[in-house]
Amino acid sequence: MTEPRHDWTREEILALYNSPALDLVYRAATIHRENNDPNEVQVCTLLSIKTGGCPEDCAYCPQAARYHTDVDVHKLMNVEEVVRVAREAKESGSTRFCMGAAWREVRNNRDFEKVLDMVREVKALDLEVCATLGMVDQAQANALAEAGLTAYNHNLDTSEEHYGEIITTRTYDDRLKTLEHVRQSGVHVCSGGIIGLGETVEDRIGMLHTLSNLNPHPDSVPVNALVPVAGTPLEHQPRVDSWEMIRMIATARIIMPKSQIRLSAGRVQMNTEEQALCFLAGANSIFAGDKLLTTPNPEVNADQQMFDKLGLYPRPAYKDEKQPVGV
Ligand code: SAM
Ligand code: DTB
Ligand code: SF4
Repeated sequence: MTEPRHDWTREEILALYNSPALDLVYRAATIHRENNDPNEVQVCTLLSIKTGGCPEDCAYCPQAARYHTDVDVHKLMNVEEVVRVAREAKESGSTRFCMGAAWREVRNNRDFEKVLDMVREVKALDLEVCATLGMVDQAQANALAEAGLTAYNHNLDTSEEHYGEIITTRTYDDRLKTLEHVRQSGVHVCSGGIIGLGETVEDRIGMLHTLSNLNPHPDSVPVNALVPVAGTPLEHQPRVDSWEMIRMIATARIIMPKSQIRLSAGRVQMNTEEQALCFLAGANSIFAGDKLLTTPNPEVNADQQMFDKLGLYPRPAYKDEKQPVGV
């Protein structure tokens, strides 16, 4: 088993991505088996704890206030409501609960205190707890760590070169700074991106290059296919072909062998065979439940049938932690 590398070049990554599909999947599957249990898949549930009305201009996002989409805008939920949904997620088989807020950044106010309470209470259910709240500074990341947060999601979304076409209200460097604050706090870093934004293959490689040159690699890497939403600038983008997802996942698996690679947004468009190829190529995490943040996702029953058919089993919560939860 070779140790993860942090010096992958763009040329090497491009050559992998463009190799014959079956060679690429075979190689990724081999590396996956050397580093992970290939039949174990992490099951995460997402909840939008604060929806819509966001000041940012992310071209893909239904929650940006400046686009006219039909999301139901909602202020920050109550702690009790969130805990109820988390308990249901646990009962339906999820081991990680991820809370998303349509914020540009975390502010040091009552809402942040409420989120810290949510983290503490969800953790007390023995679920892994993740949050995606926009940019955080070092003190905020430390406060989240102290409350018991397992992971923080903050995506690069695309390459540095393409970034300006997608978001103008903050910079690539801002994103990398947030990731560094999270890493310093000891909270696991979850960072990946979206394909189908109108980017080139070189942009995809650029994003994978930045992720794989982080040291350590992000603990988890979500690979999202754009969910085109009416009212957003990207509403007419063509659907991402499954082989593009498979190539992204396989390439990510080879260059970040120990990370959780998450087959994220876009599963509603994929059948069991297409998703099975993603798992073969190294995906080992999904979002479960019939809603992502605001858009549809496969039903829990459909995923249960897929797990049964493929003989997959869920990854236990806190598998790699040395101390049992609560000790
Ligand atoms: N506001 C915070 C932020 O931007 O970091 C957290 C929530 S934001 C919705 C989390 C991520 O969801 C984005 O970075 C993006 O990668 C993904 N996302 C949002 N809308 C999407 C869409 N229509 N299709 C696919 N992924 C999407
Ligand atoms: C990620 O990479 N994908 C998730 C999660 N991180 C927060 C979000 C996908 C959102 C898809 C659009 C929506 O449902 O609003
Ligand atoms: Fe706001 Fe996040 Fe959507 Fe961008 S992706 S508009 S920051 S909610």
